[in-house]
Amino acid sequence: MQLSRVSLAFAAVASLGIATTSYGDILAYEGFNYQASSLNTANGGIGFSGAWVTNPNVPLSQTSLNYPSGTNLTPIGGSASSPGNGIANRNLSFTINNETEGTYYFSFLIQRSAPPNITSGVFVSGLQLQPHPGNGLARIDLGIGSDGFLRACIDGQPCNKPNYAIEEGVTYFVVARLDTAAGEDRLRVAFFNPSQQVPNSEPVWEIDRMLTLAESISTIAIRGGGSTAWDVDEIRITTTYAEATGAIPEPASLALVTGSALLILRRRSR
Ligand SMILES: [Ca+2]
Repeated sequence: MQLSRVSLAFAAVASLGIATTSYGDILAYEGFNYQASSLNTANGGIGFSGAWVTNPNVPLSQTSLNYPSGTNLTPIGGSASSPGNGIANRNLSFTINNETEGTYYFSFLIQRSAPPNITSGVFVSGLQLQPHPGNGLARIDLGIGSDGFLRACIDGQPCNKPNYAIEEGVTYFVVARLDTAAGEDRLRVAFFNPSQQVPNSEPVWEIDRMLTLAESISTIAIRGGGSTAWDVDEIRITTTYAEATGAIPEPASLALVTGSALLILRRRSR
C-alpha cells in the first residue's frame, strides 16, 4: 500500500515536471527519412531552405544509426554515408549571426566505417557549419580525422581532439555548444560512445575553445575526404541542450515539488 502511494506520488511529480517545462525550439532537424537511394535533391527534415545538393553522390541507407543507450531520442528513417572525396550542402532556413549574442547546440550521430588512412595527411571528414555553400570560410568541422580520431576544427586553425581514436563500426553521439558574441565566440564539444550516459545537465565538455567566426552560419555540409568512409545521422540544431540531446531538464520548481511530495508521504506514513 505504502509502495503504491510512493509510485503514484513520483508519477505525479514526473508528469508535472514535464508538463511545465519548456523545451525551447528545434531550429533544424535532419533524420534522413527518405526512400531514395541517394541524398541529392532530398528535401525533408525541418529548418532548411531548399534540398540537398551533393557532389558526388551520397548513398542513403534505410537504417538509422543508434543513440547511446538510455538517450531519450528516437532516430527516424535511415542515415547518410560520406560523399567520397566530395561534399553535400544544404542551406538553412535561418542564419546564425556570429556577431550577435546567442547560444546554439548541434548534435548528430557519426560512425567510421573504414580503417584510418593517413597516407595523405590528416583530413577531417564530418559535419561542417559554414557561411556559404562550399567556400569553407569561417567553417567549423566536427567529425573524424583520417587518423581515426574525433576532431573539432576551425578553418585555418589547429584542430582539437579527445585523446582517443574512435572505433570502427561504433556510433558516436557528437554534441556541441556554440556561444556567439561580438568579438570572440566559444565552441564546446563532447563525444559519447554507445555505452556512455548522456547527462541531463550539460556535460564536462571534452573540447572548450575560443574562436572568432568571421561570418554567419547559414549552411550545413557533409564533407568527405582522405578516403575516410563514415556515416552520419540525426542532425539537430537547437537553442537548448535538452532539445539537442533528449535530456530531461531539471527546473528549480521540480526539486521543490519533489521535496513537498516526500514531506506529505512522510506525514502520511506516521
Ligand atoms: Ca535517421
